[in-house]
Amino acid sequence: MKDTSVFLRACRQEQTEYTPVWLMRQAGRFLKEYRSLRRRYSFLTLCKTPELAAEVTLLPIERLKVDAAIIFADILLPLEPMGIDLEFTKGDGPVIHNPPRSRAEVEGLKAIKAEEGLRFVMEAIRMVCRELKGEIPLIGFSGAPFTLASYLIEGRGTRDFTLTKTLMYQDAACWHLLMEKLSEVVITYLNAQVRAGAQAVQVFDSWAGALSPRDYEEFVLPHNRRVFQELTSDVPAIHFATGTSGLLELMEEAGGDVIGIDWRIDLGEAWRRLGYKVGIQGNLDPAALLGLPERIERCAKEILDAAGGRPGHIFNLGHGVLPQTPQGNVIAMVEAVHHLSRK
Ligand code: 1CP
Repeated sequence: MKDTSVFLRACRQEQTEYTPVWLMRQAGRFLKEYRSLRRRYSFLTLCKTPELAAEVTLLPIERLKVDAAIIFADILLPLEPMGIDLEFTKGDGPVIHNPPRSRAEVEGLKAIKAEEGLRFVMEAIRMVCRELKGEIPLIGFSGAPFTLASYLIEGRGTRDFTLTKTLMYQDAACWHLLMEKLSEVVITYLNAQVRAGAQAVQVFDSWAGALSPRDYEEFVLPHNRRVFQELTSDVPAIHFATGTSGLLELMEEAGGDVIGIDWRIDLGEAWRRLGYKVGIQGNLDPAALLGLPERIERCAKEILDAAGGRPGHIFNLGHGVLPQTPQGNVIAMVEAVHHLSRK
């Protein structure tokens, strides 16, 4: 497998001819072909049928000319083999019908064998890698323990994390037990994806920004550190969260070769605070892609200027692409990043 792609070199903070770019949720609802597949199949069917998951993974590579693929799956899939009853309801996103909230229920969560319970993801990865022939790298991914715990406990997405924080503050021992179990799942799952062919991994701690730095340090950081330590080490790891201005240094301490940030912080300032010890990924506001192409190009330039041409910048959105985004605007953004950053 070639290891010379622009994306992988940027992950390792090596010089590249131009800044690589991909988009979180690049294989999703803003693509016409995805929406038409979704009229025929449920979201879980798409995820669990390797041929379909591989087809969706490859759509943005052909259409958008991005520099990396990300396997089509969802952060919540590994919860099913742990014994969780998961459903994706129309419009409302994921729902968990048996959220574990007591010590006994947390103790009852099962460890996973990724090659069994999540064989369909590994099969999709192998199929995508055969298609990409090492020319475009494939990113595997997992939710981070905290973000997974929040869905598990709340039973759905949340704004205020009240049930999650109630468990954290009332029964710290039970919280840490849950985080240990989830960390083991994340490690097993990611390392299996690397064995199947993923050439980089991203850990989505999307909601870590809901925590104070003190709480992050006590309730999350030790678990994230263990996850990054136990990952297959020769594959770059991206550590992503949103709302990270209070957490940047702690995230870096937890691990990852690249830190992913959202648009609520200036990329130049974030990277400076990280001492340029790691790469940086981001950070266009996904809503910027709803604007006019000239404005998109200007915003892309501002972010490239903030990165200052240093090796180790991976251009991305600050969070997932919005379903309303016109495909032409994404193509304009990818072209602008490639053209403006070319050395
Ligand atoms: O077709 C549909 O209706 C399903 C929409 C959808 C899609 C396309 C969901 C439901 N998940 C996905 C795919 C997905 N999810 C990918 C695919 C690869 C890619 O192209 O990037 C990835 C990486 C994810 C990761 C994911 N799922 C995260 C982390 C990233 C983030 O957005 O913060 C989270 C939080 C989820 C949970 C989830 N799955 C789906 C939804 C709508 C949600 C969010 C629910 C909420 O609002 O809390």
